[in-house]
Amino acid sequence: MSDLRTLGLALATSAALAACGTSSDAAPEPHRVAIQVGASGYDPAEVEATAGEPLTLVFTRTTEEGCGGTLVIPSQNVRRDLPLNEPVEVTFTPAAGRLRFTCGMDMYDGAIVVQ
Ligand SMILES: [Cu+2]
Repeated sequence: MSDLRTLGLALATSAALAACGTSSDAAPEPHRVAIQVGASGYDPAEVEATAGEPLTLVFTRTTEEGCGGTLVIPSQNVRRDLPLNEPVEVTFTPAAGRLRFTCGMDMYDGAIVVQ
């Protein structure tokens, strides 16, 4: 009887953990930073991160002006389209350094400062 109760509790617990998308065994949730892409570039244009910890950047392009429609993060081999007003997530685990991100023509200037 007590075994059944324990099993029930374990199932309920794992269901609760699954519901919120985490479990004690999983890697920590990535650090999330939202970045707006406007007519003159990125806001914020500089993001801080910790070396070896997963990082999720959430880019949202908010204007048809300018050339923010393509996102490039050369060090991560990332090249993504940014549809207007649609958040686009990019997750990676950075090494220490200063990682640039820019538009498709290398004009906008953004950086991830990783320590
Ligand atoms: Cu450009």
